Amino acid sequence: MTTYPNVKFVTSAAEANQFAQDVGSEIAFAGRSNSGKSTALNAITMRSGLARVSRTPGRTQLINFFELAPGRRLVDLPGYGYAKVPERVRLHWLALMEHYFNVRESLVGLMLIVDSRRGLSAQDVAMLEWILARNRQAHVLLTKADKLNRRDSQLILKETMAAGAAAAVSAQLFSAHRSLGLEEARAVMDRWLNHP
Ligand SMILES: Nc1nc2c(ncn2[C@@H]2O[C@H](COP(=O)(O)OP(=O)(O)OP(=O)(O)O)[C@@H](O)[C@H]2O)c(=O)[nH]1
Ligand SMILES: [Mg+2]
Repeated sequence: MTTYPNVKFVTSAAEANQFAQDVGSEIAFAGRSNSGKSTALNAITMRSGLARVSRTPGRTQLINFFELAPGRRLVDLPGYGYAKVPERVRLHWLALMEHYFNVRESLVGLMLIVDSRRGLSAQDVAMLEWILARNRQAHVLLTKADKLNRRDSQLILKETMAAGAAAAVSAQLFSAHRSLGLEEARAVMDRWLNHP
């Protein structure tokens, strides 16, 4: 089993000049606001308090960098799609994300965090197109799978895999609350980090 005994918080960035040093390999966690990004990151690294979890959507407004090992990072990106965010904040988010994806040489892949009850949104698809256009890998975590019955979770998994197949985007079911899919997610991340 893969574990990350030395995982630690590196830095938070509100602006591009605050990003962690762009060396080694880095995986970004992105998705709609409240989709379970921070929870997934905590579950995968087995560190409950690492990334901040909140019931209030749009809580993570900063780009948070974590180090698994020297030169191996995870990045918790602020969520998108939360209607109540003021326009000024939304535009800042957009500019910061665009900049992040454009400049980040160490970025090897995107873990796209999608609430399994909602499935891929137009913004999720745009995010996938963005990352694939930059020749990076992508994997979809269908989170909160504990909220669906077996039939519905298999259905959404099948749909998501079909949507991603042409672009070689993989997908899986995930539940931090039930510890479902942790090893599968770690295996994907290890593959990306060790063979960028
Ligand atoms: N049932 C269930 N709830 C979950 C799961 N993962 C996350 N949640 C809940 O979903 C809510 C949002 O989780 P976060 O991890 O803060 O989501 P986020 O995507 O980081 O949110 P923002 O940073 O605000 O964009 C919290 O109330 C979590 O407890 C899960 O596996 N199962
Ligand atoms: Mg968060």
